[in-house]
Amino acid sequence: MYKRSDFPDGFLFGASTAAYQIEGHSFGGAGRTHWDDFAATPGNVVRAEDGAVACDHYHRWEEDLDLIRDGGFDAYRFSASWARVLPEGRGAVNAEGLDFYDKLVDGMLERGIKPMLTLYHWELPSALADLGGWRNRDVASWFADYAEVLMGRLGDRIWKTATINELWCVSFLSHFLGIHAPGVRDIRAAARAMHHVMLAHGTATQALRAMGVGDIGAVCNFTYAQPASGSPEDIEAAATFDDYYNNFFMSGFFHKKYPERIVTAMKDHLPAGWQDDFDVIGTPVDWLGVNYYTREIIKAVDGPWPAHTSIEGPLPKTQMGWEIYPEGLLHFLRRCHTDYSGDLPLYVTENGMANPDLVIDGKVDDVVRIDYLARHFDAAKQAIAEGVPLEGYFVWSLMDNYEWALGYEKRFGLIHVDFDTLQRTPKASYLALQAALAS
Ligand code: IFM
Repeated sequence: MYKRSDFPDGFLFGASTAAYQIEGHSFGGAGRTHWDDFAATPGNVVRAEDGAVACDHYHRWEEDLDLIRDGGFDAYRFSASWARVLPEGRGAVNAEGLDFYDKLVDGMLERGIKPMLTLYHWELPSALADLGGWRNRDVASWFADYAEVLMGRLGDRIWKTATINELWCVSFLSHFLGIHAPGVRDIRAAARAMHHVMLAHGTATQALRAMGVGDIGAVCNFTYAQPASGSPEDIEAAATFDDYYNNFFMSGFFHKKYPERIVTAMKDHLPAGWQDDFDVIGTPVDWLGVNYYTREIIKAVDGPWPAHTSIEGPLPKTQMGWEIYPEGLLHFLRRCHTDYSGDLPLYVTENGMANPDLVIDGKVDDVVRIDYLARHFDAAKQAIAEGVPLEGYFVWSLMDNYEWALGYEKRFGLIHVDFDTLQRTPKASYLALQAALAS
């Protein structure tokens, strides 16, 4: 079993959540978001579930912060909802929304928990989606303006700030694959969203720096690309996946260019003048967050770009159907350090698994999650032993929550949530971490 003393002194442990997934977006004067619209459209989300109530964290935040403190976590990675702060995305501020985040941050500090804030974790205000959302270049300045409003209130107490969670999901998953809001399947929309999300990250980073906010990071998700065979076609298909999924964003931030394969495939769709934006996109950050869950087995197929499909792999899988592959975490920690972020501090900002957890006699016996975390912690320890400057690890997620297009069925939490009564029940994995962090 893992223990805190297996990691270097000062190594931090935390848990992660996101606003729309836990807060209850119908409360407190929050504006409509594109996730409310997406979920209200038949066929997009399992059972058409949305984040209207979610975990009711908006009213139960004190109990949730107590659970973070009692678990022995050093830090809490949470996000703010743009539409809770600015219901129309721009203009009038929802004072109640800012007050909510203000007291939430104070609540963390009172409990000795370091607040790590994500500015955007996917709930774009509907009013901005009406204007083209991530397809509109103006989203970069809208986002920077929102960041200034929020950090004008919280900036003096936030430990670390991340701009945008998982830029691949915001752009490619949502505008090419159509799996997340706004559910678009269009290569031109995807290319524009991919570039604008990078520009928004850099524009907000510069705006926050100008107002004196420090310790700003980027957070990306990584999936290991395993060729289905040794054929040149499958190897090339996996390299394409690796480039549009993993390297596009890292290369933009740290090398001020996009991978050649992606430029070749998307050059007709990228917005005019994209080559001139890299000084903004590549604005130096202070740390890098790595979100890692799984690998995909990539097989070439005939057809339009990217001309591949994912096939089922042989390894044990989580409730999401994702193979458990801790070697991929070690791979990306090494790669970020050597190819991209150099000596910048790295954090695992998300890692965890969904499991069909049940409460039986008041307990949730999720041994499979304990084992999953132990194997990924081993990968993190190996990276540290090799000299990767990994400084902390955040488990996704603190509690079961709204898993986007998959609704409330996929349980990622260390804490079980009964979505009828909203009762919280710490799982065995929470208790194991609590014991490890106290050791
Ligand atoms: O629930 C999501 C989270 O919002 C972003 N990263 C992946 C998690 C699991 O799918």
